[in-house]
Amino acid sequence: MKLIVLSSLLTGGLVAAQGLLSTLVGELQTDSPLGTISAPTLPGFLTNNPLPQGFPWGTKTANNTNYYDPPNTGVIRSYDFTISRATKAPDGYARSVMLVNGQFPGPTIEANWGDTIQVTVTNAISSPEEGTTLHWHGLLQKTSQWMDGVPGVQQCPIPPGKSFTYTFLADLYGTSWYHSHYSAQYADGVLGAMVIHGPNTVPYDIDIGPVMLSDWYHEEYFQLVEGVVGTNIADVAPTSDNNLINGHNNFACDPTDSTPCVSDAGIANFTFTPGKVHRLRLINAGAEGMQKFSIDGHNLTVIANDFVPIIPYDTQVVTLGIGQRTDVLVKGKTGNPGTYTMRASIASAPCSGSKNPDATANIFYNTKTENASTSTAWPAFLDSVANQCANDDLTKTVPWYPITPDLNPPVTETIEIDYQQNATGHYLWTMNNSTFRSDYNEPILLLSKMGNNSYPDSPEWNVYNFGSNSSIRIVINNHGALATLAHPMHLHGHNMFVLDVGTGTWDGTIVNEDNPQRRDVQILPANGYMVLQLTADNPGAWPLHCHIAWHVSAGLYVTVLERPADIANLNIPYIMAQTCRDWSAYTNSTVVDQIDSGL
Ligand SMILES: *[C@@H]1O[C@H](CO)[C@@H](O)[C@H](O)[C@H]1NC(C)=O
Ligand SMILES: *[C@@H]1O[C@H](CO)[C@@H](O)[C@H](O)[C@H]1NC(C)=O
Ligand SMILES: *[C@@H]1O[C@H](CO)[C@@H](O)[C@H](O)[C@H]1NC(C)=O
Ligand SMILES: *[C@@H]1O[C@H](CO)[C@@H](O)[C@H](O)[C@H]1NC(C)=O
Ligand SMILES: *[C@@H]1O[C@H](CO)[C@@H](O)[C@H](O)[C@H]1NC(C)=O
Ligand SMILES: *[C@@H]1O[C@H](CO)[C@@H](O)[C@H](O)[C@H]1NC(C)=O
Ligand SMILES: *[C@@H]1O[C@H](CO)[C@@H](O)[C@H](O)[C@H]1NC(C)=O
Ligand SMILES: *[C@@H]1O[C@H](CO)[C@@H](O)[C@H](O)[C@H]1NC(C)=O
Ligand SMILES: *[C@@H]1O[C@H](CO)[C@@H](O)[C@H](O)[C@H]1NC(C)=O
Ligand SMILES: *[C@@H]1O[C@H](CO)[C@@H](O)[C@H](O)[C@H]1NC(C)=O
Ligand SMILES: [Cu+2]
Repeated sequence: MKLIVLSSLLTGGLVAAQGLLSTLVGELQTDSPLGTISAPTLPGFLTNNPLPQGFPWGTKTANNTNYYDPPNTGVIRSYDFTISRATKAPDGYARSVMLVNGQFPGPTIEANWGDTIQVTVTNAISSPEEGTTLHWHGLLQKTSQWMDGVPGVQQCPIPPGKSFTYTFLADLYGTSWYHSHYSAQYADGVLGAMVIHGPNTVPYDIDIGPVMLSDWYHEEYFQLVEGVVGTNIADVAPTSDNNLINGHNNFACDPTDSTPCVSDAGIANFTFTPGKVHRLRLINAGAEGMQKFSIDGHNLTVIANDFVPIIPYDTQVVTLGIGQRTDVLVKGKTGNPGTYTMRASIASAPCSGSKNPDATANIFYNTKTENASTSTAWPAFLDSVANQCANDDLTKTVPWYPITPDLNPPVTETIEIDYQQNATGHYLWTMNNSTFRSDYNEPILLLSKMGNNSYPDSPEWNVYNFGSNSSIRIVINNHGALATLAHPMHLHGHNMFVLDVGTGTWDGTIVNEDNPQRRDVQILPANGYMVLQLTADNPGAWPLHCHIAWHVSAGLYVTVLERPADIANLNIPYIMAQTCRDWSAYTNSTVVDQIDSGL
């Protein structure tokens, strides 16, 4: 009932008394425990299924196991997700969102390494309808290459009113997230954290769980993306309205704006225990903004980047491009230390843009009688926000479990990023002079399975067929128009080796060539280059793209087609073809308004 009142407020522009407004917007708070003091801490691993003695993953340790060789526990972790529209006000400003089970952030997926995660997704998006898919960021999908969740690449979208069940192995362990890969839908809220418990490297006492950082817009993604791929240069780079920690932050309402809004929605809260070591799982789940994370008065020990544990190092600020995760350990102060401020700020222009870049949260040591925080930011944090638009140096981020790439790979491809207008004046990103546009009805993987790896009429599919090459090196250059922007480049299906990044042109240097950094997103710096390499151990159609939602919408994307001869032998379940028939039936009677690349 109150929702109806509110939407009539939104559409009718009625002015409500402030008291009524506060009540309404209070009820529009996000339904998620994350960021509240009742958020559960996480266990070392899940025990609520019958499992052998000891660890669920047996005798595998972070030291002795190449974790590309996952266990198989046989335990299934099932989730039912319904995606639908709602009106919510995470930061006090009411807007139309799209959520998983009504929560923002969505429910956290939790599993042990080697468990099977099974998620039944129901598309209840209506008024207007949209297709949808979910992507399980960073998982390799080596036994289920069709379950990666990218529409037009591995599957057809789930049509409105239909369900689809994703089933895949938790094949890596650590911290990640899931999100819609259908256009920029996740910027409206279709996302959540994913925690996979596995062997530890260094010990800690308390797992605080996900700390999701995300820029936030008061306009819907659809309108934003229309501007992004439009013909008016003023609209191609939306500026976020706010920055959130676990879906919370305050916002200073504009009294001249009639949208329901309260200025004291509340910041996120966390509780530390004096003297204990806490694990925080940082996730940049935003659309555009590069995040800088810090806790006043506390050092951070970095123990993993994306799904890759690293040799720990200490810092006072962590940088996360969109899609990146960093696990940090934080030692609690002793005694009765009072309240401290956690900070996430969006890196300053030209790196990113936000009207309200600074999110804060409380770190309480004593939840009952706490005084407000009076702590101040580390100078290193402020300096990094203002001046550093890149990940930490590759010399610092050394994988715990060493792997040496093929130093003479059989193929090296160079891809140039550029920004140009197409024949109708729309601003688009290109990779080697071709923008990307997917066809939801013809997923690359399913065509390949049928033996079709060439699309003469579809130059904008940007498929790079690497045949049976055993290792693939790709140099990406950011030397074109708008090279002042950095791009968080994400590769699906692999933890890529990051051989080098820098400004200018690559000179052949490989950083830590015996054991280079591996991860699944790396920030390609402004006016620079990035050199990645993958070992072709996972036949499939794998997206390689900028994870900034607006950039992939505008075509900054290619598909790495890996070992098509082996794709032909994959045992792809009939449900994939059935979903395409369902989508085809839907699109035969409904015109899908694909305003962007589709991803
Ligand atoms: C793993 O290796 C580290 C560093 O060499 C060592 O400190 C630790 O004790 C080892 N852990 C196990 C379980 O063997
Ligand atoms: C965090 O704690 C403050 C102070 O108690 C409170 O005002 C605020 O509503 C809390 N935030 C959340 C998200 O619970
Ligand atoms: C943080 O680390 C620095 C450098 O290792 C050290 O000098 C400082 O005492 C540490 N500060 C705190 C609060 O732990
Ligand atoms: C809170 O502030 C009061 C008044 O300044 C002080 O007496 C008390 O010790 C403070 N509590 C904590 C936990 O710091
Ligand atoms: C230019 O790009 C826009 C946005 O993707 C698209 O709608 C339009 O059809 C493209 N024009 C041409 C000539 O391809
Ligand atoms: C992309 O462009 C670069 C630089 O012009 C060239 O070396 C490379 O071969 C091109 N790649 C493809 C697949 O066309
Ligand atoms: C880039 O593509 C456009 C349109 O396809 C073409 O006209 C132009 O010649 C290409 N430029 C280069 C450098 O290949
Ligand atoms: C492969 O699929 C594309 C896209 O549907 C189509 O244009 C092309 O004709 C197909 N090629 C073959 C050999 O069937
Ligand atoms: C390796 O990749 C290159 C570039 O895509 C391709 O031309 C070549 O045929 C591939 N080699 C093999 C053995 O498949
Ligand atoms: C959709 O329309 C196409 C072309 O008319 C037709 O070939 C196809 O069978 C239809 N698909 C479904 C599922 O109705
Ligand atoms: Cu980008």
